[in-house]
Amino acid sequence: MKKPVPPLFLLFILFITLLVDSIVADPRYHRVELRCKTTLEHNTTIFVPNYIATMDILANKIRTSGFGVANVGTGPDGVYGLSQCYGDLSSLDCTLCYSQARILSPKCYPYNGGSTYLDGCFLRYENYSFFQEFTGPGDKSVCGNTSRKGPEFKNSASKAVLDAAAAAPEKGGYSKSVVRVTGSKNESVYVLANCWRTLNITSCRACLDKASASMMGCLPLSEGRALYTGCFMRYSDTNFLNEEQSSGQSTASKVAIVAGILSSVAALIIGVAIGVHIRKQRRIQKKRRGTNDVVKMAKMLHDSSLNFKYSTLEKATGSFDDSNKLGQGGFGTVYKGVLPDGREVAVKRLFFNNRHRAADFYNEVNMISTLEHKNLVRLLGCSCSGPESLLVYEILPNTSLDRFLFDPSRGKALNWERRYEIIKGTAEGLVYLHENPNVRIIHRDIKASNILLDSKLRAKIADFGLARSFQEDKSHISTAIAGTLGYMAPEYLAHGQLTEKADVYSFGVLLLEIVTGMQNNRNQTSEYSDSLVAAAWKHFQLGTVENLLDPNLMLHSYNHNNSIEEILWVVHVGFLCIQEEPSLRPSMSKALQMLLKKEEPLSAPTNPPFMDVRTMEFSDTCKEQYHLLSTSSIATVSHSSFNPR
Ligand SMILES: *[C@@H]1O[C@H](CO)[C@@H](O)[C@H](O)[C@H]1NC(C)=O
Ligand SMILES: *[C@@H]1O[C@H](CO)[C@@H](O)[C@H](O)[C@H]1NC(C)=O
Ligand SMILES: *[C@@H]1O[C@H](CO)[C@@H](O)[C@H](O)[C@H]1NC(C)=O
Ligand SMILES: *[C@@H]1O[C@H](CO)[C@@H](O)[C@H](O)[C@H]1NC(C)=O
Ligand SMILES: *[C@@H]1O[C@H](CO)[C@@H](O)[C@H](O)[C@H]1NC(C)=O
Ligand SMILES: *[C@@H]1O[C@H](CO)[C@@H](O)[C@H](O)[C@H]1NC(C)=O
Ligand SMILES: *[C@@H]1O[C@H](CO)[C@@H](O)[C@H](O)[C@H]1NC(C)=O
Ligand SMILES: CC(=O)N[C@H]1CO[C@H](CO)[C@@H](O)[C@@H]1O
Repeated sequence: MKKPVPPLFLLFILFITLLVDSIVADPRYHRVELRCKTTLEHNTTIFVPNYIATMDILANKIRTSGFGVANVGTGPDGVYGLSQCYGDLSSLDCTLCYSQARILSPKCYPYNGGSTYLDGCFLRYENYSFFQEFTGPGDKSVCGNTSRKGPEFKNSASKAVLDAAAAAPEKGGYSKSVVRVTGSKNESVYVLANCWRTLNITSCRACLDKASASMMGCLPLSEGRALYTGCFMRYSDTNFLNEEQSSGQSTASKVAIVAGILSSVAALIIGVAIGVHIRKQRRIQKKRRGTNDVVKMAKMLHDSSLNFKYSTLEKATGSFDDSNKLGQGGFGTVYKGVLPDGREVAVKRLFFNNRHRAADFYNEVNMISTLEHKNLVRLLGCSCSGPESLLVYEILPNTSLDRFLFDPSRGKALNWERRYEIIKGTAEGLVYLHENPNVRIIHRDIKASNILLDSKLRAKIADFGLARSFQEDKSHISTAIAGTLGYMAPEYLAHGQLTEKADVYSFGVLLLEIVTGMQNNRNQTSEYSDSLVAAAWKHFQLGTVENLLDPNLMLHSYNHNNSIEEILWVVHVGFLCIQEEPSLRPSMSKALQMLLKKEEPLSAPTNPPFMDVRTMEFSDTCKEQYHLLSTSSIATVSHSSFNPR
């Protein structure tokens, strides 16, 4: 087999990039509107689990059929949900759109109902069965902030809107129409109309009639949307409609096939084939954006050893086979993969595709991959331009700390000496992230499941830097870092105020967990005052912390007193890190120093957040923060953890 010479190889990558970009449809998960009810949920303890369960059922149904209704629970805190993707979305795009809706929807909490309108899908939940409703008080149109058009556009657009609205009820609720603007060579109007599948033809028609009439009020603006109780409509002068037959899966295999064929053909023929394809693809591409970006990116990818081909990673993981799944993290699902050279890696398939800003994403990956420290998981590279964004990490044989810590039998593998090493290692890793001269990184999601263990059970911090790269997209952030309930610093939760001290707080919680083998707020539905932090604080003040220690620490009699002393010291440092007031918490390097130098006396910690010191009860202002805590627990897509197979 002949290896293509460098310029051809560059073209080859460019070709693949263009091909992938133009086949994969626009997932259209831009938020249009979030509409929340104004009545509060009744009882958090009942409502939250019902809500989460409903969203999970919808997720499964959406994946298989692009539509779903669900109901969990009865009475005032029962939850009814409906979600639907519009007719032109592929199943992959639909899943992405639903994920996005699911992240936005909890922002309505603690109100007991909300509708999320995105450009590609819809999600609504209520405490009653609303499935037959097709009009409601919030119904309205939203006009695009775009250019004004002439009378010809207005006429053609009206026709297209009426056509689509008339056709949809008979066609299963979905239709699109494209009408050429009269007197124009190249301009058209694109319209989509979609009713929820729970409506019968009469209701669907009634909804679309109202929606189309209202949306035409936007004319002659170039863009308008109708957000109705039972339907969604949109018109635009740009083509936002997807080709219905395309899907992520077929794209992936197309790329694989193309790659396979091309690499086995002689270099000259490749050159010709590429030339032809590029010209063709470029014409398609130019409409959407300049080719500059693509060329730049192709060059970067070509130059870099960080780049993995999508097809390589797809093959390495057996097409992301479930049997290779290691776990689910805040940012995506993790698979075990074996590269062609035999190297084992962990491949993280991100929930969100960064295709639209692949160059930026690549730069982030490049930056993160320069961070090297014995207590950080190595990022080996990415597939930044394929149909999905993938990250490649070193794989760690002993999974994550939580799998040991909170398991009574596996916990025995971690005696106190090992745990102390893990604590020190984690602290060193955090110091490196916080004080790195080139780029300062706040992890934001320090928790036991993000501390991975190598073959000698040494700590390696996972998932750092990612939150930073998602920063541009605020909505993604809320998924990704909506860290786990119980680990998040109060000032970050309540006000989004983010400094290194947020990591210090999480580290403090982690110390308590490591020492007790108990999970803070394990029971997400229980009151905050039942938390490990509260219990440990009570014991700390009474001088009875020993009662809480994990039996798996296996304290040996010969050094029992020394170990106990060391453990109490660590707990003390933990409480200094958990203090409510961020400025009182030590920096990570100070905390590390405290852990190492056990002779210098420690100051007395002030109380952890949310607790009235005298009564150990919630104070009133804290109720509000508790609601925020609960919200973040809903927003968490799942616990980040590596499951053993
Ligand atoms: C909420 O429901 C739980 C479980 O039924 C119950 O124990 C608790 O008292 C209720 N809380 C309120 C405030 O009604
Ligand atoms: C839904 O919640 C509202 C407000 O809390 C309540 O008035 C209503 O009775 C609830 N609906 C059902 C079906 O329980
Ligand atoms: C359609 O559904 C609406 C609302 O449930 C109902 O009132 C109406 O009778 C139904 N029409 C037909 C023809 O089934
Ligand atoms: C449209 O957007 C621009 C910039 O975002 C803003 O300045 C302008 O006021 C907007 N116009 C309307 C009609 O909303
Ligand atoms: C349509 O053609 C006109 C002139 O022929 C050009 O100015 C305009 O940019 C074109 N519009 C689109 C959407 O291609
Ligand atoms: C969570 O708390 C509820 C009520 O306090 C209890 O019924 C449930 O078993 C707990 N779940 C776990 C996992 O501890
Ligand atoms: C450990 O401390 C206890 C109480 O301070 C003391 O009675 C005991 O002798 C000590 N044990 C060892 C092995 O030093
Ligand atoms: C406790 C535990 O599972 N230890 C394992 C860590 O990984 C090494 C290398 O794979 C194994 O040999 C240990 O048994």
